[in-house]
Amino acid sequence: MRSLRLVEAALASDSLVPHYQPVVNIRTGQTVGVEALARVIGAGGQVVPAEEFHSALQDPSVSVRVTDRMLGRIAEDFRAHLDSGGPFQHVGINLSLADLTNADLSERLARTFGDHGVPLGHLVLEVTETVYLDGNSVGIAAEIRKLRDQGLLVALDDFGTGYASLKHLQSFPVDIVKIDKSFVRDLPSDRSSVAIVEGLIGIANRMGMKVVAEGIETTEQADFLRNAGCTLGQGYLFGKPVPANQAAQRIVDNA
Ligand code: G
Ligand code: G
Ligand code: NA
Ligand code: MN
Repeated sequence: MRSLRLVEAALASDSLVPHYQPVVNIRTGQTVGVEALARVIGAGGQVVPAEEFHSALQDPSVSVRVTDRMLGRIAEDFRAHLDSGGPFQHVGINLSLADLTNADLSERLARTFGDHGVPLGHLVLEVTETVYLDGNSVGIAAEIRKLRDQGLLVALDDFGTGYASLKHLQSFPVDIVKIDKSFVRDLPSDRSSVAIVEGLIGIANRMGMKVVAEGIETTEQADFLRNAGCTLGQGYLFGKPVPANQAAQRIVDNA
């Protein structure tokens, strides 16, 4: 309830904005993309803790409006990024079940990105396994195929945390697998995390999918993942989510 009011107010005052976290090639250190994460900016300019509004994203009508707002800002920010000769090529957005069952999604994507002259090939749709589990999975798979035909990429998010994860790799169109941070956290000392992560990387690589390891916080974790055949990573070691202007700054600093 509190969370709903917070998001409603943030949408009304235009203070719900994307922050961006880098996705890095862990072999070269180069930033290859960013993930957009919704943030509410408080009256004093401070970032409201994300937990305070996440439950509102479960509400279908709120979620669809948040996605609309996010898409508009992302398209705008990415246009500016391309205009400044920005080096990375991809931006990810998190979608909920409500977004994927909204009949307008593909038109909204095409229109919003088209308006800013940003080709849809730059967009990654991040979808969690629970979206497939909670919805009509056949209908969702068909919707995702339709979206992919428009040229964008699909990432299976928080991979490994859902029921029947491996079945999803087989049944759904997926370009990128994002290994959940709960498996990365205890690398390299925890034997079961090691076995699971090595297995997931091997399966994804052999199926021709890209793998992003999430939640990398230490150089030991990054070293382990590199040796295990993972090329892409995300986490506080490389960068926290930051506003668009700082995302560009940081990346220029790195170049
Ligand atoms: O940084 P973090 O606490 O924001 O994100 C927590 C959760 O909120 C993650 O599971 C993330 O996928 C989700 N989330 C962040 N931004 C968005 C958004 O714009 N839309 C949706 N549907 N979920 C989001
Ligand atoms: O969309 P997804 O559920 O994957 O959301 C990613 C979440 O993980 C966001 O809340 C983001 O802020 C958070 N996050 C990103 N990098 C790290 C990290 O290195 N460590 C931890 N603990 N959380 C992270
Ligand atoms: Na995500
Ligand atoms: Mn994730």
